[in-house]
Amino acid sequence: EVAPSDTITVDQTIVVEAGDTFDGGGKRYVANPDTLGDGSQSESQDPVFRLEDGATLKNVVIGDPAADGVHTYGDALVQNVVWEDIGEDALTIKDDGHVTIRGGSAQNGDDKMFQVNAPSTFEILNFTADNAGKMIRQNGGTTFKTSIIIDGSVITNMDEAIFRTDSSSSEVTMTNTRYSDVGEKWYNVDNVSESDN
Ligand code: DGU
Ligand code: CA
Ligand code: CA
Ligand code: CA
Repeated sequence: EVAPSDTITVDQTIVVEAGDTFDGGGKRYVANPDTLGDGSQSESQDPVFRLEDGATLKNVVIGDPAADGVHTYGDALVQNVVWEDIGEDALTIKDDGHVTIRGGSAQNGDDKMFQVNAPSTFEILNFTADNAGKMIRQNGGTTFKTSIIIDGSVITNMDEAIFRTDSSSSEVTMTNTRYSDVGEKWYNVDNVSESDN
């Protein structure tokens, strides 16, 4: 648990510059609803964190409201980040890159947990995902390729799917993962590889 005194209200998106690391030391970061967003399904919200190419975000608790979560622009490492109550979504890949989420958890999304808006490799390792519409959504109507890798994770209570895409070139590999109540599991995904789940 994070002590109330260790909660920081973010008035303006925290930008982690290219190649830099932001270590939150386990503190909780919440969005100022008047400036970033209230964590509803409104699409006009700003992220709490913006990660430039090669940035690392670690040891952060993102509390309620979480606004538009985390946006990545290029390669990124997101390590030991906990979303206590997902806002519009938890993390969005905004520009091409290799994005790795290692450890941490996210829960309680009204629709999407992770949103993929650019060609990418998206690795999710040792992560706990609970209660959302879908865990991963490639932006509707897009046909670029994204490669999803899920390993060593626990996924529960997705209404629709673990991954949904409209792209016939996108692919998912899932290994060593426990899951239950994940809807269709793979929604319109043509390329699926699974083992030891
Ligand atoms: O289609 O582009 O949900 O990045 C409408 C929009 C929508 C995005 C996405 C996101 O897909 O806003 O949050
Ligand atoms: Ca959205
Ligand atoms: Ca929520
Ligand atoms: Ca969003």
